[in-house]
Amino acid sequence: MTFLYKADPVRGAVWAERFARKMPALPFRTWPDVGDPHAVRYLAAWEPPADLANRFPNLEVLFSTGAGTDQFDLSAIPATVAVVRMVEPGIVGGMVEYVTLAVLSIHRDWRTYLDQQRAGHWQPHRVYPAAARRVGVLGLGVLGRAVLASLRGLGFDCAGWSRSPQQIDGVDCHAGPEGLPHFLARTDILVCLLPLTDDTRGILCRRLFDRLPQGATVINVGRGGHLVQRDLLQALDTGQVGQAILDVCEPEPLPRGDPLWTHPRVVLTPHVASMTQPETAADAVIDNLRRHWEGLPMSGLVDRSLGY
Ligand code: NDP
Ligand code: OXD
Repeated sequence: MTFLYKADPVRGAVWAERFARKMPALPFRTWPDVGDPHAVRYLAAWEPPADLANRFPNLEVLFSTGAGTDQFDLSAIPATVAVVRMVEPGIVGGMVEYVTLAVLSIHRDWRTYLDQQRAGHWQPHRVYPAAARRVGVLGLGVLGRAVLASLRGLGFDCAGWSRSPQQIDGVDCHAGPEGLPHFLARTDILVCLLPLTDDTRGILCRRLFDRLPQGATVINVGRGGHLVQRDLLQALDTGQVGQAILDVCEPEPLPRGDPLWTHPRVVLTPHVASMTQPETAADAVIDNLRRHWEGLPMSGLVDRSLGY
């Protein structure tokens, strides 16, 4: 029985050390040192090999090394293999920092002051309390909830939207397509923290932008596939969307010459909102393996019928 790791080898060395210390009975191998393919029961990967089913016929669990699993072709993974996304405190901490920074930068007019500085212009603007800003988070999963806890702590007026109805203290929760219009109408700063699925691809489109209050900000930290880029550019041109902060795009890297690179009201970061931390990720997978062996549900188990 082998655990195979196929991702960044430098981080893999940290995983190997953690496994050797905390789960010494389970042989840990790093790609391409696969050993006997029949012995591979557990695979941690961002991009699994294409011929997964034939290559590792006894595979039981495929762990994503990231929170998303949209990079997997679920139809090519045998139904007997459990697919598990990464739930670990390092990813959560990074996302909370990034979204809090992004929301605060909008709330406190950071771009305006940078522009004014370059123009040598000393001009204070009114400072509003956080409670005057209505933030809405699409996706109330592990990351959406953590982000909302941080924003609520700062006093923002918070709402959230999910597929199934959720309840979160101090957050105005909405669910399903019927809950979306009301959620959007009360959202000045929109944060996308949805998984990319057939249902959510292209959700950040003209129809959605038109339902936001004029001049709203869009922060996309989900996936580039959530955004219809030409609709965003149009909404920025008309002023329907005031600013956008984009950590993800499609494709990545964003091609040279793409208008988003130079748009004055777009802030672009290269998919760095959050990163899996190898120490805590290895510990989370070790915990999950123990749960699996005890017959308990693993944290982050993907429901294939929903795609997340
Ligand atoms: P979770 O699976 O924990 O949460 C997903 C949330 O989205 C749930 O609340 C779910 O609703 C909701 N949702 C899914 N489909 C729909 C739908 N059709 N309509 C409405 N709501 C829907 O995911 P995480 O919070 O762990 O991660 C979210 C995403 O963040 C990842 O999939 C990844 O794409 C992205 N990410 C980006 C990173 C970056 O660096 N930019 C880093 C890490 C993650 P319900 O509660 O009803 O199930
Ligand atoms: C992830 C990511 O899904 O980094 O973890 O985007």
